[in-house]
Amino acid sequence: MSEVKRYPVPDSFRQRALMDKTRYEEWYRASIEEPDTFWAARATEFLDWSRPWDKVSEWDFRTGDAAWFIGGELNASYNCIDRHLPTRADQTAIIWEGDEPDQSRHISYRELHEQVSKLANVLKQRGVKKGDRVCLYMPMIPEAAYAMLACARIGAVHSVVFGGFSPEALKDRIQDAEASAVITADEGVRGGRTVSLKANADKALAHCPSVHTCVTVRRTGGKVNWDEKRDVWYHEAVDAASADCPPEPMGAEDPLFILYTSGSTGKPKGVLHTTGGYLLCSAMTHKYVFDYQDGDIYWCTADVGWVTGHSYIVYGPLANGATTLMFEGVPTYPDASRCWQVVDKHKVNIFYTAPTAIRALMGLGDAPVTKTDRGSLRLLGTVGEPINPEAWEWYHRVVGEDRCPIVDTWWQTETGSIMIAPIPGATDTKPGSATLPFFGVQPALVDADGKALEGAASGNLVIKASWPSQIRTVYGDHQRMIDTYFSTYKGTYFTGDGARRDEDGYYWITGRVDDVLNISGHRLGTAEIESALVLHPAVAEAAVVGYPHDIKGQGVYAYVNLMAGHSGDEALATELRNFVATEIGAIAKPDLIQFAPGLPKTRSGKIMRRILRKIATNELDTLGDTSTLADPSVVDQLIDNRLNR
Ligand code: 6R9
Repeated sequence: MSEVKRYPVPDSFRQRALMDKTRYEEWYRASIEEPDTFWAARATEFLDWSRPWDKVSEWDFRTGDAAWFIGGELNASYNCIDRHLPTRADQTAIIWEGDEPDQSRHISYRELHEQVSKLANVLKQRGVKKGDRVCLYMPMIPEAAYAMLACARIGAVHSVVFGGFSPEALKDRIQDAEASAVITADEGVRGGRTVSLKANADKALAHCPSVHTCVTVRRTGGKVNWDEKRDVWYHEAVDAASADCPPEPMGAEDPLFILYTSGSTGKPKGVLHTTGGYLLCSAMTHKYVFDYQDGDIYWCTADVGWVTGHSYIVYGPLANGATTLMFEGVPTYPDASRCWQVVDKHKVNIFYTAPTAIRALMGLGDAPVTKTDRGSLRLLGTVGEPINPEAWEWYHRVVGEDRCPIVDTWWQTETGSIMIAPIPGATDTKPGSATLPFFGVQPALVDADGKALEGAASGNLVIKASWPSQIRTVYGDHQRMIDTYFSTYKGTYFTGDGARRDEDGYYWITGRVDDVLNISGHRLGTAEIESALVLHPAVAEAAVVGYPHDIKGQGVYAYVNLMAGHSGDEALATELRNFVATEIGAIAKPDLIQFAPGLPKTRSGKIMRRILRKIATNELDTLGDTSTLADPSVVDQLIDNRLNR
C-alpha cells in the first residue's frame, strides 16, 4: 500500500476553531466514562425543554431497546424556531437558491415562524392530529422545510419520500406508514427539467385510502388534476390560516419522523426517530463536526428526501440558529461552476456534499472551480460513501486551496447523526478515513464470528453502546429492527459496514458487507431491484450485484434470465431499465444488464451471489469453489458474456 498522507489542522483554522485536540480527548473520555452526566449537560446546553427529564437513559443492546431523556418534554419546531426569535427574528434562517441562477430568497426566522405556524394550522384544520403520519413528496423548496417543522409543531410524524422516487415507491411508503395527509408540489425543477410530482402523487393516492388530504405547493404553475374533496392548494390554505399555533409539548421519546431506507432484504424499512435524542445529536454534531459558529453561512447539498437533508439542512442547523442554504438544482447546471458560484454569491463558509458529486466535478477539470473565488470557504465535508483519496486530495487542493479541513463523516439513516468524523480543529486528517468517533460513540470491529478485534485490524463495524439519536424501531415491525441490527453480533448494534482501523485508531469505512448497494451515495437493496425486474413479463429471474463505477461509486449490474420466447437485445435492456425507473426511481436503473440463460445456484436453489459479484467486478482468478453448484457450466457462460471488461 502506498504511504498514507497526513494532513494536520491548518494553523489559520486552528486559531479560531471551537475545539482543539485536548478538549476533544477530554470530552470523549467523559462521554464514555460518564455518559449520562455528559449527555445531560449537553441536552441542557443545546435544547430548551418544557419539562425536565426524570432519567437520562435506559437501554439494552440485547433487545435493541433505547430511551433517552425519559419523561422530558420539548418541541422540535419550538427549538428550531421560536426560541431564536428574541435574538434572531431578522436573521436569515434559510437561503433558498433555485434551479436557475437568478432565483434565490432569504427567509428570516420571523418568516419561518409565520410560515410554519400557518401550515401547522392548515394541517390541524384538515384533521391531522398528534401521532398521525404525514407524507412529504417535495422538491427542494423552502416549503419542504416548513412542512417538516409544521408536522413537528403539532406532533405529527413526517415521512419524507425523495422526489425522485416513482409513484409505485411512494405508494408503498404511504401505505406502510398509513399516512393521512400528503404534502407535495405541482412540479419539481432540477437541472432545467421538471418532474411531475402531483401527477405521481395522484397515481400513488389512487391506492392509498388512508389519505384524506393532499396539499400542493404551486412551484411551476404546470397543469395538475384536482380532486375537490382531497386536494388543497398550499398558498390558498396558508393565506387563510392563522399564524398563531402554539407548539405541542412532546415527550422526548415521541416519534419525530419516519424515513424509509433500503436493507438487504424485502421492502424498505421505515426507520423511526424520536424527538429529544435525535434533535440533540443533530444539533451537537452540526456544531462540532462543522465547527459551526454564529454568523456562518452553511450549505449542505443533500436532498431533504435523505437523512442528511433531515439532520444537516433542517434540524441540526436550525436548532443551532444557523443560516442554512437549500439548493433546488444540481452541481452541473447551468454549468460545472454552479456550486462555486453559489458559494461566492452567498459567501458560504461551510460546504457539505457527497463523494459522487466531487468525482463528477473533478472529471470536468479544475477550470470551472479556479475561475471562481471561494474565499469565504473555511471547511469542507463529505458524506454518503467512502471517498477515494484522489477525490479527497482534489477537493482539498483545488476547491479548498489547502486551507479548508475536510470532514469525512460516516453515519447512517439509522444512527440519525454523524458517528465517525474528524473534529476539524482537533483531528489530523488522512484522505479516505472518517478518522475518530464522535462523543459518546463506541465503535468496534468484530470478525465473522463476532469476536472482538483489537488494535489495527479489519472487520465488521459495530457500535457497543447506545447514543441518543439511535433508531428506535422499524415502523410497524419492531422485530425487523432487532433482526437487522441487534441479532448478528449479540449485544451490539451492527452497522452493515466493513471497516479497517489503523495504528492510530483511525477508522476507514470499506463499504457495505451486506446486499445493500450504494449508488451515488443512495442506498438501494439488491433485493428491491430484483423484485422490480421480475415484475416485468419477459423476466423469469434476476440477480443484482454492485460493481465499481468511476463516478457513482457503485454501479448496478443485473443478470437477467428471460422467459422462453424473449430475446435479450438492446431494446429489451432499455425497456427493463425504464421499467425499474418506473417501479423504484431513476437512481435504481441498472447500468449493465447481462442476459443469461441460467444463474449459478447451489443444489438447494440458492443463487451464489459471491460468484456473480466476482464476474461483475472482473475478478475471475478468485472465483472460489464452484463445485457445489447445481450446474457449474453456467459460470463459463456468464464469464464469456460478461459486460464489465
Ligand atoms: C448518512 C447516510 C448509510 C451508508 C453507510 C455506509 C455509507 C455513509 C459514509 C459511508 C463511507 C462515509 N456511508 N457515509 N461510507 N464513508 N463517510 O449516507 O445515510 O443513506 O442511510 O447510508 O452509507 O455504507 O452504511 P444512509
